Amino acid sequence: METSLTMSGKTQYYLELEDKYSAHNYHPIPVVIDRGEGVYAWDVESKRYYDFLSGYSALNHGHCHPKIVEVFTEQARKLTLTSRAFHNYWFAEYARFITEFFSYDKVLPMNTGVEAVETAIKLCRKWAYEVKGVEKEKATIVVCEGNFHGRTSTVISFSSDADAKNNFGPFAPGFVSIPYNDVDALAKVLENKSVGGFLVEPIQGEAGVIVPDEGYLAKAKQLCAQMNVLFMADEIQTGLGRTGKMLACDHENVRPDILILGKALGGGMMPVSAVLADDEIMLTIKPGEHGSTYGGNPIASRIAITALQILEEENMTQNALVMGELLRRELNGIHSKHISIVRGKGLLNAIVIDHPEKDAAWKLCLELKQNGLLAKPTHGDKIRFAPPLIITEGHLLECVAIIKKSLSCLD
Ligand code: IF1
Repeated sequence: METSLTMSGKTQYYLELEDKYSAHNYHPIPVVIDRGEGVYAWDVESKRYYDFLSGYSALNHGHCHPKIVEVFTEQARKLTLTSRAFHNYWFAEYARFITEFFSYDKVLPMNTGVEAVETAIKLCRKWAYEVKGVEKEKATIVVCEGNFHGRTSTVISFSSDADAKNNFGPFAPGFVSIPYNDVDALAKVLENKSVGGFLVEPIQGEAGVIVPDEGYLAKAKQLCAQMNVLFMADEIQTGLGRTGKMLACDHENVRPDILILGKALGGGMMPVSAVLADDEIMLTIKPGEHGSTYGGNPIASRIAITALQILEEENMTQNALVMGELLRRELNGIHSKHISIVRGKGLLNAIVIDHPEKDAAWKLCLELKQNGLLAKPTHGDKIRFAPPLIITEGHLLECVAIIKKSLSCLD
């Protein structure tokens, strides 16, 4: 829609429109994006930015990847939705492709990440009662403090973040929280015979990119196997090349009993999520016991196949590994007194700002925006740096220069 506003007024116009007509459930960086291509985004004033958030890791392939746009538009002209009341052949092809890709017997297709997490919870409970033999209504699932697994009422029930759960009660029972990165705490809680599963992020994203000790995931999986408990990896943010391996669990050769995927599985184009498991778990859900309107639709199926194929064809995972090491080395090399920690794996990174002003991270993100880089603080003093996995060394060094220049706003 054309407006008579001057170029400079366009951003303000859209900020005010959104403020007036949409819920205030976010506090975005004040930029209005008009177009995206690869690692770049342009705002309504035609200013170009590097995207260092990648849609919270949904844009691993970059904005508007041509091959994903191609299958999206082609399929959109032919068949977009059958629902699961009927079959569509792209879902059948996708089910075979993704289960062979990750070596699992079966896939259950959903849409958003949290729907896949909810699906994993339901599968875990079903398996606990019908296979493990846990007493009815007594199954518990172990989760970690600092977790983020989505925003449905069940999932926030086991959040440890007050903002995510305040006044959203009453909360769902059946979850036990332990410290993250603490195998002794896990071993102790697994002595409880009613535990059906352990739900964990291989790296805690929202908590500020918390990387657990080397060996934590492997030890946790081993403990779960010993105690006949399902190891459920939420790889919605860490999966699909983001940490420099196809799955973050691959860094420790851990095979989850239930693998949860989302975000970049949809190529940054539409919500596509998936739960993968072997038959003993997956076939506990019988026809009519779980589903969703759009789950397994032909567009999602084609996009997910293409998203996985081009991750490999374009070597994005290896690029994430190498570019991530370069990014952390360069950020540490700035030796800024305002950066207390640089941490991450692959291209899932965060810096922790050390500054007397409590909104220093926000102030830095506004300066980064001015200088052509988009990022956003998480939990106050941390800024996530997670560019698309297609970023080149040249792009990256330019971004480091922008970050270095912007840090002076905190002096
Ligand atoms: C927001 C960040 C948060 C996730 C993991 C499940 C989901 C997410 C590990 C749910 C979603 C998004 C949601 C978005 C902010 C962003 C996020 F870490 F990625 F930055 F919140 F922690 N598991 N993460 O990260 O997937 O239902 O959103 O598709 O809600 O503010 P979803």
